[in-house]
Amino acid sequence: RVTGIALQLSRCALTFMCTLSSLLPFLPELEEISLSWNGCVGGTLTTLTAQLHHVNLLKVLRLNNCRLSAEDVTSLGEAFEIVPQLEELDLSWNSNIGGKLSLLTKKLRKGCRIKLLKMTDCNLTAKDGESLAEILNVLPNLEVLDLSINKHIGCSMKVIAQDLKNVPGLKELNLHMCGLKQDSLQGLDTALQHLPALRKLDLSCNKEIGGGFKDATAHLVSIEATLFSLSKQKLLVLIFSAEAALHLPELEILDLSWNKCVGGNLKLLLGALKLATEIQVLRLSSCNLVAEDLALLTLLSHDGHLARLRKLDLSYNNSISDEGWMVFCQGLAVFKELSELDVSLRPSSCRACGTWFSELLAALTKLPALAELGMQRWVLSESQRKQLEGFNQDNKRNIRFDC
Ligand SMILES: *[C@@H]1O[C@H](CO)[C@@H](O)[C@H](O)[C@H]1NC(C)=O
Ligand SMILES: CC(=O)N[C@H]1CO[C@H](CO)[C@@H](O)[C@@H]1O
Repeated sequence: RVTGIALQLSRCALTFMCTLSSLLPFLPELEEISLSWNGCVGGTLTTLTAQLHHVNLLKVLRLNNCRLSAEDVTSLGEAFEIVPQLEELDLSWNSNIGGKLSLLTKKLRKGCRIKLLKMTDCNLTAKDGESLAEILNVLPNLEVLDLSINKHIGCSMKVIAQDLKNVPGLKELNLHMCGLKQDSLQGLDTALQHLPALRKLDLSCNKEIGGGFKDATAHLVSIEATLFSLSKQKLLVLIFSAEAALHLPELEILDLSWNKCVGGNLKLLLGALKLATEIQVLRLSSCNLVAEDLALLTLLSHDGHLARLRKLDLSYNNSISDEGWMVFCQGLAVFKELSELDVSLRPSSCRACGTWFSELLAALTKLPALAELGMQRWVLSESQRKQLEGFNQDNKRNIRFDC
């Protein structure tokens, strides 16, 4: 019983595609075809799609980086009716799809069961974005939509956002590096209230949207995100400003790394961090944090918040003073469940480790779950190095020190 095929083709793609296609009549239970990373598939897909009616139980079709041509895309569109069970379609890294998505989408009919649609780095245009928006209403089961690394699609995000209400089961939306602008975000902001199932929203590397959410913070109240990565953006901390009566009870991972504006402003997140009782991973790498921000974290934990925190990433924050580290290390033992801590300095820098080092080691003895400590580019004195080397043995621990 064959249910899946994954092939790495040689250069004689056409011969292989013909052979593969001629096999399909004998594989009626086939559920998965994966031809990814075979550039030579491009231009020959029709040989395959012509035989797809033999495998109408097909659920997964992966065609990443296959140099699909316009003709291939058209034939794929026509195949949708033939494989009505299709749930997963991955077309990532086919830059020729850009500008031609309508060839695919215009064939989609109501009742399509697609749950996962990935089109990373397909050179999609604003027009493609509109084509996509038009078909969202025939994809009621959609759970994952990945449009990352399509820098020109941002212009159509407003239109896409309007139609996102047709996919209420959406769990993951990846808009990493999509050239989003402030105005496109406003539409998205409204859409979020129609997406109660959304768990993961990636808006990273969209430099121009800084602050774009600030007018509509209230709508974000309905998101229960487990991963909300908002890296490299300005002022998005405003999303979490307390006035918004924020409600993020299921938030497990909060990644605000590379948001310089967080530094000195962590207090704006206070309300969110208090409400996010499930938070387990907090990443604040390269945020220009200052002593006051660290003190706030310890204070929160001391008051019974952040009780489930397992990973805390404070790396690349050279801006924190020795006094700041001292206060942090003195209070560190309150993070009872912490298993990973990173206080590394940024690459190409180095700094002598202050007297807070002894406080750090003292805190480690009170953190039974701690397994990894990142301390890159801190320069230890001879005696500090000895203490560190002996720590595991002296305390019957097995912490991995990354120095
Ligand atoms: C992307 O599409 C534009 C036209 O919209 C075209 O000029 C460009 O060459 C394409 N890039 C790639 C990598 O195919
Ligand atoms: C990425 C990074 O290291 N950011 C800042 C950390 O702190 C130093 C010292 O204040 C700043 O110069 C960096 O820009």
